[in-house]
Amino acid sequence: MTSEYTPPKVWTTDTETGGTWASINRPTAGARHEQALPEGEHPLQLYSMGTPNGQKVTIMLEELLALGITEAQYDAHMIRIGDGDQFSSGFVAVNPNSKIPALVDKSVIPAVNVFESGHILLYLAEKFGCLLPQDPATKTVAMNWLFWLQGSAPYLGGGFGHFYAYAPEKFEYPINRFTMETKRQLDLLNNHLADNRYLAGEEYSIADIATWPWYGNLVLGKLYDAAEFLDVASYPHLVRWAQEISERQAVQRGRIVNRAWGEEWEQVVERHSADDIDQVLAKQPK
Ligand SMILES: N[C@@H](CCC(=O)N[C@@H](CS)C(=O)NCC(=O)O)C(=O)O
Repeated sequence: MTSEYTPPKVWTTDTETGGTWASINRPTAGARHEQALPEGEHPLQLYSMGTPNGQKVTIMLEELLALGITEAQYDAHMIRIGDGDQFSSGFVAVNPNSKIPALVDKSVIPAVNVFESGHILLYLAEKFGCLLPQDPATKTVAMNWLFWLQGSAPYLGGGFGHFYAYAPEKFEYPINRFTMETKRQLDLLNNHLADNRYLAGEEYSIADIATWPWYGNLVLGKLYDAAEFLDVASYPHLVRWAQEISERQAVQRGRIVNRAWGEEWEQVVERHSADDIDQVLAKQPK
């Protein structure tokens, strides 16, 4: 295989890369404009968008509320990453990495900033003492899969999803490379879920909440429109797990928060009360 591209001695940013996210990419970190974040009344302020990484946290918060934990009431503010909202001075002060989701816990003084979706799940699980197994051995299994997800999903999102769905052209080499890895991951999950109801065994946990928005949505045909391409029917245990979790009310509620695309009944652009979700879900055709 030959390549027509010869990298220069020193890479510079003047080349137009193209693709869906090209306009927001720059090789520098830090705030790009001055703007404070909005603040609601609840103890937890979430700054996010309903991508799989964003869904992790809204599903977690809805699970906590479903367990009757009223201290988990939250305001979910929309951060439009395509418009560069993640580069405002306010957002960068909460998450210097400029990526959604980011959480501010105002129930403690001084308020605590939490970023990295996996860490937000762990922070909430520890704060409220749920959705993370108590038994040390089972907790370790949950943490194994949580960390696995945080390390693996970028191959699915930034690798497979980028080149299959977002890149300006269909390039065979990266699609083959990341499809190979994605299918290996799907096989891994399928094998594990053949013998386990949930990722940590019998107990639904933050490992499932982190993994479902990526691999669950993928095998249910709700991510990158790639279910047929990846032949998801060959991962029946993973599909069983994905379907079972998708039936949870908290998942159906959390997955539509900070979402401004899709069907009308899937778009809760901002969430400030349970009613914001109820009203949108009521539009769902029966
Ligand atoms: N490791 C981070 C990844 C977060 C992430 O990649 N967020 C994406 C959306 S899913 C984002 O904010 N992208 C905006 C950008 O790259 O400028 C986490 O798990 O929180």
